[in-house]
Amino acid sequence: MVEQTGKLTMNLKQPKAEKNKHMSTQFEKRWKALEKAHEELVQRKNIQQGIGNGIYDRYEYPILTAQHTPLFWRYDLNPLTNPHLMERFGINAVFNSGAIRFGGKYIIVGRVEGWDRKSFFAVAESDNGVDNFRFWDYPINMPENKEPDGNIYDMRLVQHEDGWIYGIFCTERKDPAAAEGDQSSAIAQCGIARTKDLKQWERLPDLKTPSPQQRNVVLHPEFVNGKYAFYTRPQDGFINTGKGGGVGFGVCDTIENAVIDKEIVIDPKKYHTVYEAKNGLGPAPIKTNKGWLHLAHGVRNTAAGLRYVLYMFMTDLHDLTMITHKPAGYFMAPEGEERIGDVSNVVFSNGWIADEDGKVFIYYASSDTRQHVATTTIEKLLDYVMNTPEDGYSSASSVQVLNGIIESNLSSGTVLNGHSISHVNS
Ligand code: M1P
Repeated sequence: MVEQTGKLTMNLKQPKAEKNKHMSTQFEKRWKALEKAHEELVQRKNIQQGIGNGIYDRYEYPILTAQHTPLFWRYDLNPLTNPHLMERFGINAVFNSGAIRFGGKYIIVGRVEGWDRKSFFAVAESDNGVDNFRFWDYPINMPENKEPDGNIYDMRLVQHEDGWIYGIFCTERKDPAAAEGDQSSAIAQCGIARTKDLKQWERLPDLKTPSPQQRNVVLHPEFVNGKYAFYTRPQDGFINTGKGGGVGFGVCDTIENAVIDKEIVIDPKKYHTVYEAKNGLGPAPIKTNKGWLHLAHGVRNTAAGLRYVLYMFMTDLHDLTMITHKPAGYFMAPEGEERIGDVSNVVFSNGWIADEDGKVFIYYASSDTRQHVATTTIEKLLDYVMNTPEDGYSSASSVQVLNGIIESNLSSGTVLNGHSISHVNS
């Protein structure tokens, strides 16, 4: 019997025949070892890392990995049909999760990817947002439209002021125009579903926009002049954005048949920046008294392939298309083990939670493999976004900014609270 908490309390079916006795003992031994390892992993306390950068704090352990998925998903637990207790439904990764505060819990809707490369969504919950995340018993059964999805991923969870919780995600289908032998070309579009309880989902028609493909689409949580507003990421191809790219913006009259006629790019990709190849919005923006805080990912090309980092910007409270502040460079880049995974050198985020007391939980994934959390506050994020220098788009301007900081530190006194600043006079 499986409890709603995801903990397993079951009586393993015993093979009756005497000859199966040995096998049964082996099975039970293996089961106990698996169960112990799993519980230790799920119940492990997370620890805030070091002194951090003052902007946010990382944590020692990922909050969700393939190993966190319930054993009763991965194993057939009947010794008669699975005498070696082998994994029957392997999970490859858990990453790129949407997040929301719901029913007093920190809720993650993870992108769970099986050994078969297909992604699906599954809910996990925690009491404190940084550890003890436990998956609900069943993954989300996402209803399909007339044109079935090949793969679905990267859900943004949005509590809209219309009262629904929306799941905005990428739906990918094989490109019907792909040349013979081309088994990679695909078409990405924005899938829309809504729910009140995160269990029953109503699927709505995919978003229609002027762009041939869409990924990283986000619903704005409030109506804009009575309309639904979306942040988009127009793209010509499946991987390359071509003439597209950048964070776009558009509105539609209804969500039941969402059509954006006019899409404008509010944050374009730009030469020699961390978002020179492409960029896309992460989670829905957080409203503050200074403006809307945005978290996005930026991609640039390197000799080692694409590098994904996170960056931030702020838009005007009333004109959502006007960027008022944008720090130079990245907010977060992959570090340590985060650098390595199925798609290395990637950090990606499509979920964050702002608590009423101002604490912010940033759910970011590394290298398309595992899910992490970083914590900060609205106050710190505003300070970061409003007071970090903007990009001057050249080496000379960067040096100028740095010189300004050095000069002001050294001239305003080599003494800070009674301590000398060590520096070489030259
Ligand atoms: O593999 C890195 C990321 O690639 C895609 O993001 P984008 O559309 O911006 O290139 C997505 O598939 C994302 O899931 C993935 O993490």
